[in-house]
Amino acid sequence: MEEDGTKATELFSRGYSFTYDDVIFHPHYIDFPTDAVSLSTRFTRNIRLSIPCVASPMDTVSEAYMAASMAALGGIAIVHSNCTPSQQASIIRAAKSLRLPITPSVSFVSPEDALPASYGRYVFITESGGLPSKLLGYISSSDCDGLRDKQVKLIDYKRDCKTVEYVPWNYDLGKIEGIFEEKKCDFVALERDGEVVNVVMKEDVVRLKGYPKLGAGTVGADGEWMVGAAIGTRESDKKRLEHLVKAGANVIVLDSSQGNSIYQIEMIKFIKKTYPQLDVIGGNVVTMAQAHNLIQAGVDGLRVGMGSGSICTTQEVCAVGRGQATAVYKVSLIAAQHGVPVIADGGISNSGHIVKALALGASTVMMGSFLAGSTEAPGAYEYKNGQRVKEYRGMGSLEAMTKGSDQRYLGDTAKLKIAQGVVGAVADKGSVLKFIPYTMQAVKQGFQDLGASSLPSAHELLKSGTLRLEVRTGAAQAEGGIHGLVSYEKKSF
Ligand code: NAD
Ligand code: CPR
Repeated sequence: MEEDGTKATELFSRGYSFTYDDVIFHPHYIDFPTDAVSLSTRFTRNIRLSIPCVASPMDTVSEAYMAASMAALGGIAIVHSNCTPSQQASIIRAAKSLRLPITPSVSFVSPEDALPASYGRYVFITESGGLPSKLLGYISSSDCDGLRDKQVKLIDYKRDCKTVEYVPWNYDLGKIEGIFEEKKCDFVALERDGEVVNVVMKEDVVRLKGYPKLGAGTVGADGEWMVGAAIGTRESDKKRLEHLVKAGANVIVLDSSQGNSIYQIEMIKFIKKTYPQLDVIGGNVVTMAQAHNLIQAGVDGLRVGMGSGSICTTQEVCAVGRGQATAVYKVSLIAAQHGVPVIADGGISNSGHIVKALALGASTVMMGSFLAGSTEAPGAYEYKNGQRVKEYRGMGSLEAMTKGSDQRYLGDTAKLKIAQGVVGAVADKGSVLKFIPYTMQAVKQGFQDLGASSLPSAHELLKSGTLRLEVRTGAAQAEGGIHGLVSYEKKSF
């Protein structure tokens, strides 16, 4: 038979920088059902995940609720470092205490706070104004409505906590349902070491039960959720690391746009020497030479992507980067030779991009905008042009730098801040506990079409040249999207 399509090795050596949308895979041969596809994968040399999904270390993506939910789904989140080391450590502890990955539907304030602009069925007053903390009292939404226009301190109107049902933090769904049944209460407070770690309403339990059934979660040797943490490569990050290790961080990401630096290489060596059991992910890299240096320094995983993020202006500002499909393919080639898993970071906006990233050699995908705007993402929903949205911002946007990371951008002598990203908003997507399982089902369908029943099988098919690709022309890309309709509604599940 005549040759049809192009082998990856040929396609990616033509001197072009391809993005996911530029390329398309040819379907191959199906001899197994969709459900036989396994998406289980390696995140680092020593950490396995049951789904190939990682939440970005960004302050509008990965805090405690995202970390617990991603781990419960079988993925992982990397807690951002745009806060003090002790705040980052307490986010990690909080995530590990959320055995039931429920994002509370109630609101929390401190004793000093006034009534929030919007609130759930109850407003809880805690010592810190959040969780985990000591519970001081609570007010129902109807009581709150009566206090709306008054300048009052909620603490003066609180109901006391004698009526609250406290249950251990590690109670499962069945036991919590039993408490609701027995005590006829509206909510329970989950407690660990004298602090409340979550407040679960009866309807939260109903909501959780309505989501697709959770598979194998990502649990560490301590029996708690695995949680990753980002750090930088400054001297002060060594102290931060100490806090994070004490809090139980399971993996460290050296969070940089250009990882091939003396700073990162020295930090990798320091971590491997000081904490030999702790896996370290280096990056970001987009070339084989960059990857080679970090592999030699001892990384356990490589994060790939420069300028591909949805909020990113790096290629525009600094004239460096690479199309994400090319970057993932090229770095995966060298990483595979050394048994180092690749994380395809940024540029994921649909399940097809995930299929492409994984088939091109990545072992996981890291997502920011895809997970932002979800129930589990930090921040409150607001309305923009009639649409319910949450803020999503680059970690090198002026706003994020002003909050905490400016030290990294200012350098020691430079005084001028240059942003490499923007602040935006993304639409309310609902819970990751719902849309990630559906997304994974779509990825499995893509794998089935490729004739790959697992990630190693896809990597093997690519390497052997059995999997073929082509570049899509502009017209082919337009044809591959919805076109020619006067109107439509796009619903994926
Ligand atoms: P960074 O901390 O790696 O670099 C900031 C500056 O500090 C650089 O000039 C770097 O060379 C310098 N630096 C780092 N360690 C140093 C040391 N020990 N001594 C002296 N100087 C040192 O951070 P970044 O690359 O600006 O990225 C910041 C955040 O923005 C991260 O969250 C990153 O993921 C994100 N970002 C990502 C991309 C991307 O394309 N993936 C692009 C821009 C920003
Ligand atoms: P999306 O998933 O939104 O496309 O991209 C998320 C990725 O963008 C992050 O994991 C990170 O690597 C990158 N990123 C974060 N802040 C950034 C700024 Cl300010 N500039 C460029 N890239 C950024």
